Amino acid sequence: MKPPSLQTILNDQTLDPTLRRIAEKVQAGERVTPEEGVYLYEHGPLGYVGALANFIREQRHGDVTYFNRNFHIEPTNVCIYDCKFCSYSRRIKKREDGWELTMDEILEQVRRYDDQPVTEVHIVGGVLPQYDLDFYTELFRRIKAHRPELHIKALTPVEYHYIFKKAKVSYEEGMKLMKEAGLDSMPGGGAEIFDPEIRARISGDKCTGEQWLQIHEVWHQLGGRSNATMLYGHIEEYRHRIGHMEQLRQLQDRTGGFQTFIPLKFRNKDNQMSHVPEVSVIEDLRNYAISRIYLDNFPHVKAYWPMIGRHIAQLSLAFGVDDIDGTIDDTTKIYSMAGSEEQHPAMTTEELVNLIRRVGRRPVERDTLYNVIKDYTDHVFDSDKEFRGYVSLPVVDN
Ligand code: V47
Ligand code: SF4
Repeated sequence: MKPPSLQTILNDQTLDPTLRRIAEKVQAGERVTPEEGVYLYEHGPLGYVGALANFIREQRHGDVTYFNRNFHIEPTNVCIYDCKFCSYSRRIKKREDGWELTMDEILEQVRRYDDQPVTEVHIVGGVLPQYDLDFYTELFRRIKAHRPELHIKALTPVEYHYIFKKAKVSYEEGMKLMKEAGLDSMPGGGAEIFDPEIRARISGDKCTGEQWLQIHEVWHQLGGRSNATMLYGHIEEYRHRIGHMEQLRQLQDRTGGFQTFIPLKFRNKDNQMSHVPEVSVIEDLRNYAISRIYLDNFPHVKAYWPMIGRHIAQLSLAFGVDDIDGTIDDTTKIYSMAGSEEQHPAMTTEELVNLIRRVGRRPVERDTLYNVIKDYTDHVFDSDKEFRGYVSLPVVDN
C-alpha cells in the first residue's frame, strides 16, 4: 500500500497553489517554513501529505524499515510529578498500587535476557527521590560490568533535570557523569509539547521545554545521540506542533545529535485528561507525514507500535515512517495503562518482520545507532531454531 507519487500530485492542475509550492519544494529538497508547516496541517489532505512524506522516506531509505531487539525496564510506576495525561502521576497512582524496584531487582531483570540476542535496554519510568545520581550511575556501571555490549538507552531530561538539581551539579557535569557510568544514549520522552502555555496546563511541574532542549544539547556536545518525541492530539493546536518541531529542527541544525523523531498519540484512559477525545487515525497518519516533511534534518521517523497498534504501524510506513521500534516485552505498562492499542506489547522477531513484509517493505534489524545487524528481506524463518525475539516476563508484583 502506497500513497500517490509526488509526480501525480504535481500533475494535478486543480491543486491549491500553496500546496503546489510546498510539493515543489519537497521535490527540490528545500525546507518548509513554519507557516507552510501550519498550512499543511490545516489544508493538506491525507493522500497529498502522504505522497510528499513517502517521497522523502523512499529517497532516504527506499523500502527499508528498521526495527531493533530491545527490552524495557520501568524502575517505578509512581511519579512525584503531576502530568495530566499520565497514568503514573501522583494524583492517579497511589503508592499502594505501585512498584518501586531496588537496584538488585532491576539487575535481575537485565539478567533475564542474558541468553537473548537483545542489543538495547530502554530504562524509563516515574521520577522518585531515591533514584538519584548515585543510584543511576551505580546502576549503569553494574549493567555494563555484567553485559558490556548492551546499549543503555535511559532516562529523559525530566529525570536528569530533577537528579542534577538535587545533586547540585550542572547539566554538563551531570551528563558527563552519566556517560562515564555507561549511559549510551537518551530516549525521546518528556518532550510533550514545548509551548510554555500548553506545557503548563498538561505537565506543569516538570522540566520546561527549554530545559529539555538544553539537556539534549549538552548530551549531543558530549558526542551522545538521542531521540525526540512529541505528544500530540490533546489540547494543543497545529501551531504548537509546528513550534515544537521548529525548536527541534533548530537544535538539530546546531548539533546533528538527534536520530529519530517519535510522534506519540495522546491516549485518554485512566488519566486526568480522560475527557479529551483522542484524534482519528487519519490525523495520526497526517501527523506522521507532516513530521517527515517538516523535520528535514532528522534521519528517522518512528511509529511506536505498542501505542498505536500493529495495523496503524503498518499504514504509517506509507506516510513517512521508516522505523517501528523493537520487540518489547510485556513489562511496559505506561501505555497500556493510558489505553494504548496493545495491552501486552510483545512481538516476536518473526511477527515484526512479517508485519513489515506484508506491506511491501524491507525489514532490517538495527542497533540503537542504526548500524545494520541483519537484513531480513529474504530471510526464511525456522521457527524451532530461531530466536523468537521476546521473553514473557511475569508482572512484577511487590
Ligand atoms: O514522555 C505518557 C508519553 C512518553 C501518555 O526514544 C503518553 O526510542 C500518550 O518517550 N498518551 C515516554 N503518550 C515514552 C517515550 C518513548 C517511547 C518509545 C520509544 C522511545 C525512544 C521513547 O510517553 C512520555 C509521554 O509523552 N505518554 N502518557 C498518554 N496518556
Ligand atoms: Fe511522571 Fe513522566 Fe508521567 Fe509526567 S509523564 S507524571 S514525569 S512518569
